[in-house]
Amino acid sequence: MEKAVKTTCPYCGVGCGVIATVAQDGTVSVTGDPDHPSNYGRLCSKGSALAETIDLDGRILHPEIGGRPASWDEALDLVAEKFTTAIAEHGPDSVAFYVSGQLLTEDYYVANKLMKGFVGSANIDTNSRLCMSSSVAGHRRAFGADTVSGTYEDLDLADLVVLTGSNLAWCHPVLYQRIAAAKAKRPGMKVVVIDPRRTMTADIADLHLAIRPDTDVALFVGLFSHLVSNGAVDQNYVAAHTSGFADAFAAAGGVSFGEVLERTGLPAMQLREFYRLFTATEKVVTCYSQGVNQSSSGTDKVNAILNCHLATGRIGKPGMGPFSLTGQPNAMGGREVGGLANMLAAHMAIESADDRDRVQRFWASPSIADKPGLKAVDLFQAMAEGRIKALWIMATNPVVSMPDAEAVEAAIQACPFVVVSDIIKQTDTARHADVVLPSLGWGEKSGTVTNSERRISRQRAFLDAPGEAMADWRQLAEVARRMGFVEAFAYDAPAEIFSEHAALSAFENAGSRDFDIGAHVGLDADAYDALEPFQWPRPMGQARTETRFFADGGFYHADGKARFIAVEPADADRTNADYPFTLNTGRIRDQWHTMTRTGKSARLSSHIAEPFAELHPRDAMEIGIGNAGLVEIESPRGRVVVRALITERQARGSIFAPMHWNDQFAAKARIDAVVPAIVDRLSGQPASKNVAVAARRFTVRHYGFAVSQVKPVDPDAAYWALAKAEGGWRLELGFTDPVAEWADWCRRVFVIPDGVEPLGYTDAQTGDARLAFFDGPRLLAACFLAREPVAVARNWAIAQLSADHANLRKRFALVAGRPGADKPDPGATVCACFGVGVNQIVAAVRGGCQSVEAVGKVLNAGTNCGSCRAEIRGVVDGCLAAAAE
Ligand SMILES: Nc1nc2c(c(=O)[nH]1)N[C@H]1C(S)=C(S)[C@@H](COP(=O)(O)OP(=O)(O)OC[C@H]3O[C@@H](n4cnc5c(=O)[nH]c(N)nc54)[C@H](O)[C@@H]3O)O[C@H]1N2
Ligand SMILES: Nc1nc2c(c(=O)[nH]1)N[C@H]1C(S)=C(S)[C@@H](COP(=O)(O)OP(=O)(O)OC[C@H]3O[C@@H](n4cnc5c(=O)[nH]c(N)nc54)[C@H](O)[C@@H]3O)O[C@H]1N2
Ligand code: SF4
Ligand SMILES: [Mo]
Repeated sequence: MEKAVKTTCPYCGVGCGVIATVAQDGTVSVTGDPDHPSNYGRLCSKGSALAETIDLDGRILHPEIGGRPASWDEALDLVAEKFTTAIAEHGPDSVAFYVSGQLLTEDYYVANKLMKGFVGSANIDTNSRLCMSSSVAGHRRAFGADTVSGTYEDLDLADLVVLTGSNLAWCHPVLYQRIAAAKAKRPGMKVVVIDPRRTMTADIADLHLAIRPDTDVALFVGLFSHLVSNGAVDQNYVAAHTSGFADAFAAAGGVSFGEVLERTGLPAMQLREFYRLFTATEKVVTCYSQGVNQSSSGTDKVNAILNCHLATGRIGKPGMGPFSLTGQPNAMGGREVGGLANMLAAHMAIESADDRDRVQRFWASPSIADKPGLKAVDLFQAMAEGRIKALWIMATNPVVSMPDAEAVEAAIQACPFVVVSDIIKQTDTARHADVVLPSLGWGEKSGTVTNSERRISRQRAFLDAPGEAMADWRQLAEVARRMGFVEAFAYDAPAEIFSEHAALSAFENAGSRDFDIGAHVGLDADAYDALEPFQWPRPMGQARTETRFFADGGFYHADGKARFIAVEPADADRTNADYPFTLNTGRIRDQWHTMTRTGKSARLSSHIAEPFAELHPRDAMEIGIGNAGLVEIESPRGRVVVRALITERQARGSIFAPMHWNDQFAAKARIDAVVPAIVDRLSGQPASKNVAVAARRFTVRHYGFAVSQVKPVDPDAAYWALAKAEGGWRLELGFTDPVAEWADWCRRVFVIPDGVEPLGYTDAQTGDARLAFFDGPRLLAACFLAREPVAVARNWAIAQLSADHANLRKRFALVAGRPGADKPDPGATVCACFGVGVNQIVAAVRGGCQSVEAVGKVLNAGTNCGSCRAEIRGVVDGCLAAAAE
């Protein structure tokens, strides 16, 4: 029988509800849940492709010790023993957990409880340090608690949406669509995008402010001054509910309009227009994400924004407020359980003796951490110095995602005992673990997550546990029991943990803390199973309450008031003669972080299949790089080699590179190897968006492109990038050393069976080579090599893996690298949902389509998740402009 289960997407913080349907034959399909209030049925390309990422390929299914299979008992005993011994010999601060905003709340709660209450150390930090910690620090400074005041509905109701440091179109696509739809309905609604790059998000912007990197504080401090001078201050609100206005204004007053222009590099007209819009519009929402948080001035950027909303009283009312967009599916849940090294639990403060006493009594724990633990960057530095004897990494891949990644890798290697809980066997981090524990993945695990608007939703299992995989919370509880904490970790199901978490949130709360979900204390397994998405707060005995905070004050500082913070712009330019470019790093539409899941989908990998760096055309020209050439990017910490993508979307002097690629998918593209560990002084969040680098042309003897049925084995080339493709794999190549015999190289890398002879040629003069291997009518592998970047149509070549090659002429066409007239090359994929390529869109425009909608009618492109609509518009506009010339 077919089974349909309502659950939540495991990717971004939008927290879309999905329905997973398991057909009788086991086939899974995933659609948007029309009833879920976060997305009302919509999904982006990643959510739509979920079913393609849940196969067991590459999964770790049994515990391993030192690379050999082990039983759960043996592995868990060993982990408990190593942690216990380290604590006994070196004290509680000699052990650490490094966890993740992708854990479920129940996993996270148990990890935090074990470390802070039972080990007695606060050495538990999370990848949220790299993600949300500046927002947390800014919220706590201003509000006295880490409170996101608004809701998604505010995005529908606002008359002005400011998106700063957010590439919403690619990173929170369903919210982007929501804003785009609101704007289409009410054309008076304005959108301002603040980003040094012209991203796809800027496509819906009335105003795009391409500020210089890290000059946000100047921009918002200038805005604060402007609001004051233009009578936009809500005097009643400021007097009744805030403190510190005078100091903040004094600090802001020192920054003139001219100074803002100079620092940000904006044209005066644009800056004036932004200030005018913000001043004149009551209903303003300011959304911010990593362009704000991931900065050495991240916390100040957050408070500079909050100051403007507090001064105007535009907070917590419909259509108004600051809005920190969370990245990971459970970034918020992690904050609720206190997963950061400087938090306690249930939004209580580790610095407060009362809070510590309260939590300890609630847990009936033998100890309680009495000081903040090591923040991620400090943690790995302490490890490098030998101060951490045992480490447990769960649901994160720090060898890829931490700044100074090579030093982090060395620190992990140097740590005497490292446990990694993951779902994938081969990751850049897991390869250095002493013990690898197989976790349950999405679809197999159950629990809750909290999205950006404080909405708690269930993730429900719809697949059986594969192999011996075990839920993360259960792994933790098993180890805790083996460490002697039997009663406190006697959980048998996630509902019990959730109920305890709810009880702690309500414990001696009485309105003193924002996070309170006491209404769910004592819920049983059935109630947990049926739990509908709800927003916190939801205190005991109360029906659904107001879902916004602070419209009438009620802040969480002791005096109930919010604080203005006096912030001042800091110098932002890190470049120098040796490292003259500013490297900015971030995300692309169709990959999720270190690609362990999205990298499995051919569809998602077809949008952008290689690591790249975006360069301004003039910069590219000056360093002698043409389009599709290779570029080497270097800082004092490390280097990468990636494809050059030349575009005017990029400002001069700046380079953008994605964070996703790693040693599993490319030769040398781990961008965090280049990023130094510079952090925000208050939050400890790394500055991943402003790195001084050198960029130069990377010269190769031969470029190559190949498609293969089997996963290529160790290409051993200076540049390679591997991606899943329909029917097999695709491989981009660059060789610096001569290869004696291309055919032999192909045989080894594509695992060609003995006796299969290549079809093709090698031109001794040019060094070009084209080789194809067939098994009957099936293409096993084809490889194209040239002195220049290989011009073969990629999607066409990939299609040959699934084509019938009984016909000899077809085989020769393949070797020639030319599509036949019967099968035109669709071009690079634009719409991942329907697999529509750029050439098809161009053809549709030539055929009379004049708009994105018209293209959608003909090709379906852009009609599902819509996250490619901006790109389609670019192609349409480009064609129409070319036709008009
Ligand atoms: N497709 C996809 N979506 C994701 C993720 C993913 O891996 N893939 N990850 C999720 C996670 S965990 C997160 S945290 C979010 C991140 O979501 P976003 O923060 O939207 O994504 P980023 O690409 O990291 O950075 C956003 C933008 O900040 C800009 N920026 C850089 N420097 C500055 C600056 O000084 N000032 C300003 N104003 N802007 C600047 C960058 O150019 C970039 O366009 O995405 C979530 N969604
Ligand atoms: N240069 C640069 N660096 C960055 C950023 C940037 O913008 N620029 N962004 C930062 C940000 S915001 C973030 S959030 C981080 C993200 O960086 P990471 O957290 O390191 O990236 P992920 O690939 O999401 O890692 C999740 C890991 O958990 C595994 N996993 C998946 N499901 C489960 C499960 O249920 N249980 C367990 N135990 N494991 C599971 C996955 O296979 C994967 O190995 O990167 C940060 N690093
Ligand atoms: S916007 Fe996309 S990635 Fe984010 S939760 Fe929704 S479907 Fe998942
Ligand atoms: Mo993140």
